[in-house]
Amino acid sequence: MPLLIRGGTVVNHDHSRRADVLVDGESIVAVGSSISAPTGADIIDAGGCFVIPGGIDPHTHLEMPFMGTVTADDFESGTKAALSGGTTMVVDFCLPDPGQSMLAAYQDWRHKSEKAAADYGFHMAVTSWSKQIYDEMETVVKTYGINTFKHFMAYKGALMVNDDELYNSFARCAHLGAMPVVHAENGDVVALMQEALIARGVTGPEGHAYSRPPEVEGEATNRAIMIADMTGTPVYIVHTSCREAHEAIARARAAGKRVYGEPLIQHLLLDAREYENKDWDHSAQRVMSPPFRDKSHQDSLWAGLQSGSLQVVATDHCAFTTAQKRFGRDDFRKIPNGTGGLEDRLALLWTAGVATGRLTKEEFVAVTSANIARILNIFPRKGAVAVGSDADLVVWDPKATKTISAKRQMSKIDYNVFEGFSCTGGPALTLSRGRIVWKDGNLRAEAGDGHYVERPAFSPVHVANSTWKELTAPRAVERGAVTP
Ligand code: DUC
Ligand code: ZN
Ligand code: ZN
Ligand code: ZN
Repeated sequence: MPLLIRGGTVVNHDHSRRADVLVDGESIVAVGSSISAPTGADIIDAGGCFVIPGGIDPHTHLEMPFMGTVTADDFESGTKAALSGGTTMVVDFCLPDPGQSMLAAYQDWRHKSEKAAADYGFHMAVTSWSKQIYDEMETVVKTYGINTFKHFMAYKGALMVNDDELYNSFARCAHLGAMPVVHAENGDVVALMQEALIARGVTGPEGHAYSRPPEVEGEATNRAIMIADMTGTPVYIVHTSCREAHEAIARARAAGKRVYGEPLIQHLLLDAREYENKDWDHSAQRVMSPPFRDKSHQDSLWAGLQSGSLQVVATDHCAFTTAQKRFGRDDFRKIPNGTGGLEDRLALLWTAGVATGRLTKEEFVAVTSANIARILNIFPRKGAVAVGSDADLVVWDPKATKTISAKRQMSKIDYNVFEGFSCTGGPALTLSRGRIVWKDGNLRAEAGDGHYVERPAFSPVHVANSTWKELTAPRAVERGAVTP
């Protein structure tokens, strides 16, 4: 049955206007003023509300084995949390076990994600370099519809890749029309600082933050950008948390490089004082990498979102229960790294961004949905309120209020790092591919309702970065031919 959303203000990343939205099946079939309702259409009154594209969270870790345990939210609880906050798609990190092939890891992730309630896609992690990985990357891009490969510059001895591995993998990405995604922290320096702290008897969660100062992130961000540029690939830096990293990204963009930066809602709103809490659980619950920063860094991140030098707000949703966090009771290095946020990202960003005047509502749509869809090559199927786009829509009520509490959340963990935050603005109704999945505070989506979204390779034009254009011909040929 067709569905007409009437009387709202449609907000896209580039403009807003009063318009009705007609949905038929899974798609938007009309956007315009005073659309007359087809016979039998359901009518939704959006008066006083904004009609925005469903949020996309490009950074989640659902049911992921990590640091000796497994993240607590799986594809069912994670995507239900997403939907109840107005996020209609997540992009999760497929992480091969040590020695596991990418192809087997992909099958594992497809299996785990069968119970997703919202649409989802994957990034694929590259955690070492070999002929097998070189070959498998082609299948990942061409057959599985994954155009992004994740690299960890931290987690030495586990997931970390070195500069030669980064160069080879980035070059392979450039050749395949894929884009590297990078966790940028200098893992060698982190490991040294961790050891030094432990040797001095610093074993609590504050040691986690001391061992990962902003310089560690700024250096690695700069290095990732330079290596990407040498191979002629764009690069996407995840969880940009500090001024040093933002400045490296802004500098690269000003030089014409396609570099993207992704602050998390956590870093925008929470700061390093969280680790001074006398309650060990409180501090450990907030251990993530990169850690929360001194408050002064937040202004830089907000400025980046305002100016466009940072493009995305994500969550890195990587939720562990308090019991799991206690694995690191005697040694901060064993506290599983990660925090949640999937459920609250939109309402928190609206409250701290739009309601305060830091962001326009169009910028809000850009950083929570449209920019992400464009960067990940699924626009305008996702990320737009436009004819032909998937009907992933949120009727956003700017007057809705909510106080965040773990007691009322969909996420399976027993706390919320935003406990007690009051939000203004929230989803009144959410559609996922044309189905009502959230209405009047009730979730109507079921496990299995989500679809896997393939993301095609980028066009060759996308990989023409500034430095690469200046490279000599032999060097340019070499670029795509790094065979292990
Ligand atoms: N950081 C986290 O806090 N958790 C998951 C992985 C990461 O890089
Ligand atoms: Zn299966
Ligand atoms: Zn990371
Ligand atoms: Zn992550």
